Amino acid sequence: MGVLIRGGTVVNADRSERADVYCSDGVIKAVGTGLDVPAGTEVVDAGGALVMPGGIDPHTHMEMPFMGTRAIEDFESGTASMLAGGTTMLIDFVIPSPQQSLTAALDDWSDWAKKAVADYSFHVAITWWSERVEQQMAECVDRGVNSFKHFMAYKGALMVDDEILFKSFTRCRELGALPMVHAENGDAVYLLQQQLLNAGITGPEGHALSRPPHVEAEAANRAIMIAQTVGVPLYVVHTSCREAHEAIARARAAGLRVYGEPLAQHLVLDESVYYSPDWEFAASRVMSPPFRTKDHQKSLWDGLVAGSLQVVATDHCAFLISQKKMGLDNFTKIPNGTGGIEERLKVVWHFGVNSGRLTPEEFVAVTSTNCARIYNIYPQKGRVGVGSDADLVVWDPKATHTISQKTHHSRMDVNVFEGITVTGAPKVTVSQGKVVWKDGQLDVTRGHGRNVKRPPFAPVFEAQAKVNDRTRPHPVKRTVHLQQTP
Ligand code: URQ
Ligand code: ZN
Ligand code: ZN
Repeated sequence: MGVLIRGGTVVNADRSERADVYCSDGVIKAVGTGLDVPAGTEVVDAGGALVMPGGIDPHTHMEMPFMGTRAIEDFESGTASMLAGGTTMLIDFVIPSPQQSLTAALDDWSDWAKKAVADYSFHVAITWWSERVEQQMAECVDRGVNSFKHFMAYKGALMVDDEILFKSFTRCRELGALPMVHAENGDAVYLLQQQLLNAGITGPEGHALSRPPHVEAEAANRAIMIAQTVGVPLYVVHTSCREAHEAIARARAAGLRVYGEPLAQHLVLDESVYYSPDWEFAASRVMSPPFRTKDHQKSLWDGLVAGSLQVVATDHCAFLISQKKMGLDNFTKIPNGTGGIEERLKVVWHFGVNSGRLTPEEFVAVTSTNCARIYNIYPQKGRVGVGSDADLVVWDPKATHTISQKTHHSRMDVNVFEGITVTGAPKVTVSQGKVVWKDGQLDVTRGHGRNVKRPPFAPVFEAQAKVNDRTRPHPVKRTVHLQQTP
């Protein structure tokens, strides 16, 4: 049975139009007015609301084993939460433990994700290096992975050095896969952590103090330099501060294909949380990079408007307070991560569109379409158009909602956006052509999610290859005049 979304205004990244949308068999079959639909079609009355492509969150960590524990949000609760917030697809990170084969780790995450109620895809992290890793990157690409993550932080755990970055980026260029970085100088963080602990600073404020903005910016610049040297695009995850944004903006102005990803959390929350007298409140906000001072938020918003930053994500990596208490006496032991997958669209709409920073079309671009384009799944995803997947959100720009842990669908016992009242919320979410969120109720099915394969060699790789050919140095031809022997 199909679904007809009637009476709405379709908003895509490029334009908006008054149109109805008819979906069947999980695909958008018609967009227009006066559509002729089969008897028995389910009708959703948009009532003047906006009909947008479902959000795509390219940065999540469901069930992630990390820092001696495991993220509490699993693929079922995480994908259900995202549908309640109008997001219809996530891209999660497969993180092989050092020396673990990439494909074995991909098998693990693929098994865990089988319980997902909506679509997902995977990045794979490069946490160690060998010829076997190089070979297995090709196997991951064959299995629909077109992006590889590199942690420049988390020394002694996930961190890789510049030589591995260089070799892995080179492999990414050969495979047509996008390299991604968590850009913080892990050595500087480690040494700052020791200094702070020795000075008796053990609370969550130590986390923020050990990861200042310039420690992030240095790594962003370094990763950009390596990508430029290798000749490959680069995606910088959770760009949190002005200095890292400026590094990306400089690179883009110099013609380099570098993408930046601010998080909903960094756009609206600030580092004062770490100085709260309430340890649980402060520790529940510990993530890397940390929330910054408010002045950095303007730079991130300006970047989304200017196009120097392209994608808003959440880095949803959820831990309970009881797990955060692993670091009660030592901030370096607090599991790093916060949530936001259900709140992302509401937060970006309220603080972005209602404030006039973003148009509705730009909102769609930064929460869905740009991500689909960068990860080479557009227009299957990220567009309300004939032939695209029937992943949609009917957005009521007038609806108000106060964010709270008491009403969210995450398994977390804290919501970092607690108490924020937003205007603009998802009225209906459609996933694979099925109404899954309506009237404040979820109607989801465990296992309904699909693993969305993402082909390598997105269009930028073809352009980049031409740049590399044009700029490749060639050996200088010389004639050596041998000295005539006297
Ligand atoms: O660094 C990440 O992206 C993962 C480990 C989630 N945690 C975090 O603090 N960002
Ligand atoms: Zn990270
Ligand atoms: Zn992350």
